[in-house]
Amino acid sequence: MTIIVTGGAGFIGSNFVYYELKNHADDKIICLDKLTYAGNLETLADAQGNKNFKFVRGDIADREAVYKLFEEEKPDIVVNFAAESHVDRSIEDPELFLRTNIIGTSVLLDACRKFGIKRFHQVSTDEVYGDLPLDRPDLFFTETTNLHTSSPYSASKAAADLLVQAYQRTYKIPATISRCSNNYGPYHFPEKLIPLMIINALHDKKLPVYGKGINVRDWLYVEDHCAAIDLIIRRGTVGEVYNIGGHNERTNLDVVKTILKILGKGEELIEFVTDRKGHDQRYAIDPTKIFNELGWTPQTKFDDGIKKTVAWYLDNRAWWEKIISGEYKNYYAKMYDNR
Ligand code: NAD
Ligand code: TDX
Repeated sequence: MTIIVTGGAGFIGSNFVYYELKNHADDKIICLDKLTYAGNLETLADAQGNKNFKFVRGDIADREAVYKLFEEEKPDIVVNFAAESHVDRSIEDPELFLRTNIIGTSVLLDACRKFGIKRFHQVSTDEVYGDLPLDRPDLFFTETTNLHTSSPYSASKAAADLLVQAYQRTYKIPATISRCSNNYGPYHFPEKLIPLMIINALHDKKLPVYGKGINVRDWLYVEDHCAAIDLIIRRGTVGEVYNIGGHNERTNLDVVKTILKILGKGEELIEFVTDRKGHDQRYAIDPTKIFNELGWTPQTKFDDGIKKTVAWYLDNRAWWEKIISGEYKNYYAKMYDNR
């Protein structure tokens, strides 16, 4: 089979490329990625020598380029990871999120219509459900929870989900959608909570916790997410949405303290800063459907996964040092200096 993985030079997409090459040696994997600030060819260095892997630089919103790729490669499956993915950036500048996340998805769907496809899989997020209150630990997101978004990022992802469902119903595109909770693990871009805190702590720099640090996220080790998507594209039912998460809820402050403990650093590094606008309080996934239908359960416990992740950042300094010494420096100064 030929699988196009869009956004495969980013965090989860690259982990998925490696997962597929390892677990399905007969499949051909084509990574389509624009290489925005979040895409990094060095992340894919270990895949480049594999005869079943090909990298194509391109924008999912570029209709001509996407159609050309479909015509040449005749993919059986498309897995769409490509997105602008950072909530804080979407609050600063929403427009690019609409172009990539909505228009880009619609171009891919049009290509599926035009050239045919066995499966289109949309990698969505639990953020499309909005948030849950902190004082109701009994509540979880299920696949039937209403879409109710808070940030331009989550609104763009929800719009893309609705387009996928519209194309599935109207044009019979064989599509599936997965909505996952927060991922962590290797190749996570340093702007996101866990890598940002690891890297700052290693430099004895302040750890900027938004608000009081009481917001809750439901953390999943990235390989478990990849395993779930792999099951969905091969055995999931067309037209269905699958929630992915492993009941690993932690407050942001807990996560930051855990990282400090693993690194042997003191809590005096923590600095409470101005809260994110519209900050979602709690995400929590009910994964019953994917467990019942596909037998998926997460394999990595948070306490093990976070240790593995910290070890990866210690062992792969060259990967992130290059990132934080470049354009990212300006981003950091803009977002955090005098916050
Ligand atoms: P990321 O920002 O690390 O990577 C995104 C990748 O997409 C980059 O390689 C970038 O170059 C590429 N890209 C951006 N715009 C593009 C365009 N127009 N055309 C082609 N490529 C483009 O993101 P991530 O954290 O790996 O997230 C991947 C997907 O998973 C996203 O769709 C995101 O919404 C979803 N998701 C992420 C999480 C999470 O915790 N990170 C959780 C649930 C869902
Ligand atoms: O410096 C920080 N300080 C801080 O307190 C940063 C970057 C974040 N935070 C808080 C905000 C959130 O409550 O940590 C939490 C996690 O923040 P992010 O890493 O930005 O992730 P989140 O906003 O939860 O969104 C993530 O999960 C869902 C991904 O970035 C999305 O792409 C995915 O859809």
